[in-house]
Amino acid sequence: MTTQIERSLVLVKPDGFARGLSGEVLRRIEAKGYTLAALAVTTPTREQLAEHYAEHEGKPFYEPLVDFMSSGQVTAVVIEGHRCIEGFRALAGATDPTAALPGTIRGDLGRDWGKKVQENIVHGSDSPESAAREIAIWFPNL
Ligand code: DAT
Ligand code: MG
Repeated sequence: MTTQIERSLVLVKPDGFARGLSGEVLRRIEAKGYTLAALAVTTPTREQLAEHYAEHEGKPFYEPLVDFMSSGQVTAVVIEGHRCIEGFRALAGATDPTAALPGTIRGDLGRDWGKKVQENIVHGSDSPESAAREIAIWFPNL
């Protein structure tokens, strides 16, 4: 019996997109061996982001997070491969880009800009349930 191939939702956030880092993020995903199942460039709506970040509603960084994420274009990607949810989180590194280890996307490419929300280049789903929920938000036809 084979297990179903896992999928994860990755976003190159507006900071990463504006700096032209979509290609670098995709390069790392492909170099790791995961495959791309869907890809789109889009400017997120506040409604989409309220759904996507529902778990964070009410936290001090929630409004700044929605402001930041709706401030420009993002590259939205569905990646595929066994354990790619855990694997991409490892590639991304810690949430705080100052603490994220060198070698990770956030550690190599991100830094603290002294804002109310951490701008950290990428999002990656944190569980199979989150991945299914998030993929439906960003790729309703997939
Ligand atoms: P992650 O993106 O690592 O899954 P998260 O889901 O806890 O982190 O938070 C979503 C985003 O919100 C995160 O990428 C950056 C920002 N953020 C999280 N915690 C924060 C904090 N304490 N202060 C400022 N921004 C924060
Ligand atoms: Mg998260």
